[in-house]
Amino acid sequence: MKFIKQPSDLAINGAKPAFSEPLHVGRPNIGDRTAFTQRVNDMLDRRWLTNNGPLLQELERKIAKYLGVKHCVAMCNGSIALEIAIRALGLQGEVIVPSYTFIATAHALFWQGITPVFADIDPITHNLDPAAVRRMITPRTTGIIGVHLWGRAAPVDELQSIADEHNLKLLFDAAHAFGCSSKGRMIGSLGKAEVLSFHATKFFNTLEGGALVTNDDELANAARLMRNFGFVDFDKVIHPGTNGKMTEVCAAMGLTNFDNLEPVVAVNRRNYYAYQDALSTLPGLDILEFDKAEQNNYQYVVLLVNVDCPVRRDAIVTALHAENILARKYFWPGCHQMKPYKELFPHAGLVLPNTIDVAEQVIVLPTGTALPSHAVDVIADTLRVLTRTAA
Ligand code: T4K
Repeated sequence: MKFIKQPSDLAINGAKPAFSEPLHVGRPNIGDRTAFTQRVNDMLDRRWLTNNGPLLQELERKIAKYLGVKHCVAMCNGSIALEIAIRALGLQGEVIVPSYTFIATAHALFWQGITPVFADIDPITHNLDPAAVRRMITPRTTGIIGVHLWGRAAPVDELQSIADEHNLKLLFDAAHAFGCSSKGRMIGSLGKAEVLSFHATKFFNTLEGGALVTNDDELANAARLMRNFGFVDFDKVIHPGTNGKMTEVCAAMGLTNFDNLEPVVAVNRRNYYAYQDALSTLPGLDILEFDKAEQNNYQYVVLLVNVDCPVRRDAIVTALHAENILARKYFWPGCHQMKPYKELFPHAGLVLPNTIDVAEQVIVLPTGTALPSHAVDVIADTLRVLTRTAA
């Protein structure tokens, strides 16, 4: 273990990096390998590799039960699940979304000829600000997509009231929020539907994968049809559709990781509090809080670099990267600054002051079961030396 006690110990000043291998944000958590390979071998024996196989059905049942929701329609990834949800809900015209989210939220709309209209966030919660949502409603608005950013619930009740008042459909992008709750209720059955991501980098992964979860029978049926080209039988298509199916290998990984959910959350929680303890005295640095009364997956450790910090956010990221700590500036610079949205709305920033501010403050730190045991201390030491030197 390398000790970082003074400026000359930092890799930006010519010292050896603290880690010989990169520490990634999003290193996958992997459950019991024997159980996984057993499931894959059984799958090979069955010669049933995809198309609503038994592993997929078992995974869907388990997830629906865990979330207390009627339907789980698993898909090949969260982006396709979002696209299918958007189509199944009949969204068109304009849909209000945060700009402060992963680009997939906006792309899922734009890819289908729908205009994502960016509303500002609350600077404390990082989630949509209901007042800002109201300001962005036009006669062309058909829906709102709330994102439960970092796994913390969006303002569900307020968004529902706006949706009801203006006859809009409310969908939640719950890509970060599997295993999280909102006012004591598991995220998964809010709004008309919610969409989960089980990408390799999520605390629970199916290699690639995602799901639409809902209590709405009609919507779930439509989504099931859409993910399999609209087929109901051999030679019979009754719905427009695409290929959104989750393979059996992915479902095998999902079932294996589902059995390992609690230990992974326990490691994430331990890392989260270790970061909080280690960084609490550093000037201008705060770890984003989670409500202890809610269930959280702690998959994102979000470091906020505020105005009192003597070092700028980007300089910190550069120094961390030099140590092979590949911290991320999620979700900088905001979707509105990314092509094609920048071209579509060149002045969007004028109504997104909080988005711009928050996107300049955030650093996401590595966590998960692959994080070496001493990593939090080394990262904290790096930040301590950086802030002390600059003060
Ligand atoms: N909505 C929201 C709010 C989302 O955050 C996301 C995805 C979606 C929708 C769409 O869901 P999916 O269609 O992805 O299911 C990553 C993930 O790829 C993405 O799933 C996630 N959000 C986003 C927040 O993070 P990138 O481009 O920043 O990182 P990526 O995938 O290159 O992975 C990060 C690092 O993790 C890599 O540099 C190396 C490491 N890694 C990655 C993989 C895949 C590994 O060590 N092993 C691996 O297998 O997007």
